[in-house]
Amino acid sequence: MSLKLYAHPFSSYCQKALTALYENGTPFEFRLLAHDDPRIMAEFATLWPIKRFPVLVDGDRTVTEASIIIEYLGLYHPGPVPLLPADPRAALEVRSMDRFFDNYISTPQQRIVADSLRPAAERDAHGVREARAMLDTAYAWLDKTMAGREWAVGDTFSLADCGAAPFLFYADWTHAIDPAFARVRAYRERLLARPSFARAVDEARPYRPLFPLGAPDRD
Ligand SMILES: N[C@@H](CCC(=O)N[C@@H](CS)C(=O)NCC(=O)O)C(=O)O
Repeated sequence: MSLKLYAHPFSSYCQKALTALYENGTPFEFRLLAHDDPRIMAEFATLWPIKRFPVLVDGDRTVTEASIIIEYLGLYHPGPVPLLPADPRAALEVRSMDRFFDNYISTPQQRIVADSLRPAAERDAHGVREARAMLDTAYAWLDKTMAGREWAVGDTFSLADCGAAPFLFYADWTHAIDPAFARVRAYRERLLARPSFARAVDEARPYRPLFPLGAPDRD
């Protein structure tokens, strides 16, 4: 098996890449990043000193950033489910939605969680307020955008949905999606029902006690 994914099952960005791998049934070796395994942590740090995961290794090639990993898989290890349309103009729409979910759902969500891990005296209440406001604005925009759409860019599951799935999953745990945003909530449910993402969620269940804000008893 040539592909190795350095990842952790509870990580949203890893779930993004895993959803793409599971969509296509792509075989790979899961290299679990565990702090009690210094050997694997050292291997990972050598591969990618930035130390953000997931990281994909394909022979002597190291691929970083979840979106790029998914695009790389489509180019070098394509499966039955293309996650980026062949038409470059349609692909631009998918990439645009992918950026939306990374920058305006995941980034503020992670900011809130990261703040909760700081010592009380070092917390950034202003930054957390900004992040919560960004999530509200992003939910509102997405609710309008999802009108008439099954997936992020219409009828076809894509790269953008691979990211939307874990990011909306954790965003709702962190800053609840208001019931007024019914389309966003329904989209999150559709993502949870997608077998590829459902598998990633199931594999991460044992780690729920790690969620710093307390994982809700649902999903
Ligand atoms: N831009 C990266 C972000 C990856 C990322 O932030 N991963 C988190 C896990 S969900 C991480 O590496 N956290 C470790 C840390 O912040 O030290 C991507 O798209 O893959």
